[in-house]
Amino acid sequence: MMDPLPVSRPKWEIFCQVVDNFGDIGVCWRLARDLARREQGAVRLWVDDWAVLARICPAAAGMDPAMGGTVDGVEVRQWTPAFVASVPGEIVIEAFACELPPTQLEAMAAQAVAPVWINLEYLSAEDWVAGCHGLASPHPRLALVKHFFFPGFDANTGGLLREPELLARRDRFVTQPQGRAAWRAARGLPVAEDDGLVVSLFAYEQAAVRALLRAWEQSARPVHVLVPVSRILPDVAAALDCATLEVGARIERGALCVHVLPFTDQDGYDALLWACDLNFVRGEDSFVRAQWAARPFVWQIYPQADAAHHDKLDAFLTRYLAGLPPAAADAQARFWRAWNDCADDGTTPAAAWPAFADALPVLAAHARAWCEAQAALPDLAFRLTKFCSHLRRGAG
Ligand code: TRH
Repeated sequence: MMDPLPVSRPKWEIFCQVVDNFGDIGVCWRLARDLARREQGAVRLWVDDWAVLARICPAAAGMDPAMGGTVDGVEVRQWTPAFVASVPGEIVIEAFACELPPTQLEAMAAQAVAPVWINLEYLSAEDWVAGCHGLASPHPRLALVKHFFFPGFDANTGGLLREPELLARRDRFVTQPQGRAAWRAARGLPVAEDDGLVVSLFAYEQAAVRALLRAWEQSARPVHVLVPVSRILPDVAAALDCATLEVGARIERGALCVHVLPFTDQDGYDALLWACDLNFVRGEDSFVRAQWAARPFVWQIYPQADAAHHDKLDAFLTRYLAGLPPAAADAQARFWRAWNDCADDGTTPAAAWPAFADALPVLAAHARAWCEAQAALPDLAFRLTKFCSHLRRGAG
């Protein structure tokens, strides 16, 4: 059990608020664990919504949120409105422009050497990102300077979260009999890829899934759809004329078989992505993990009120599809836009599916090449550590 108030000074201190879904906690929990594993100094993570943390990090469910605890080397703490600042970290990260508590800022400014203060931004493939990555913003009143750190897909940005051992773990899972083959066999799924398509489906609400499921039902080869408990599940249930779908349900309709899976921890979710032939992902963290899975995927971008997400979607498509034969590039772009309800000509996912399905072998090779190219770049935790060391040397 820990003290109600932290007393030691961590190297890294991350503040995270849940805006909606898991996303922000998903990214922050992954970053915190990555930093802790690299033994780059103590890591403390503050999250405002303990219940959301507990879904992604089941060990938190057994803790008293008022006391916090340590999981995977990360000190987890609940950030409540009654937050009282203690000793601030040497590096303080506010995730996604969440506002740091005023007492935290005062405590930071009172240090003999001000902590490095980072705003970790959302991931985007847009070109402006490189120009904003690393920019400084002095606090209007206190002797503190915030720096913007943008994840991204090229050398001029903050990169992507990728734990050092991730791809080796994935490769072992895919090649060893007790990995992918056993995972699929245990769930009654075809082990050989030729015997059917295995799809994971993690998504927000999506009315268009009804017609897509119907297309899969009528497809020439079996399609197994693995749906972890998530916001799309009620739409899947309605499409299958089921009042609800519980974990463990297995519903067959023609060539289609829908399996409902539990929501697992993040490592379990990686295994799901590695086990499937095609992954539907959403938001930010699952979107990146699908890229490390090196398999074809479909991204449902988090919708923004002013449709700004359409530009983000197109920016990623432009980067991702570069170099692909036009037919495969067009098939992916059309299917992704349809899935995000932004096809110029109103094409639906069901209508775009046949061409996308035909392109899957080409897209599979492309997904591997994209993953390799991204993996050749330094990862986010490495770049962040370097960026912060540079700032600290400047401050010291
Ligand atoms: O929760 P999301 O929709 O997140 C989004 C984005 O971050 C978006 O940019 C942000 O603005 C918005 O939230 C508020 O999707 P994301 O980012 O994929 O996060 C889901 C997390 O859930 C991810 O870390 C993977 C994890 N997960 C599991 O751990 N187990 C599971 O079984 C499943 C399905 C997911």
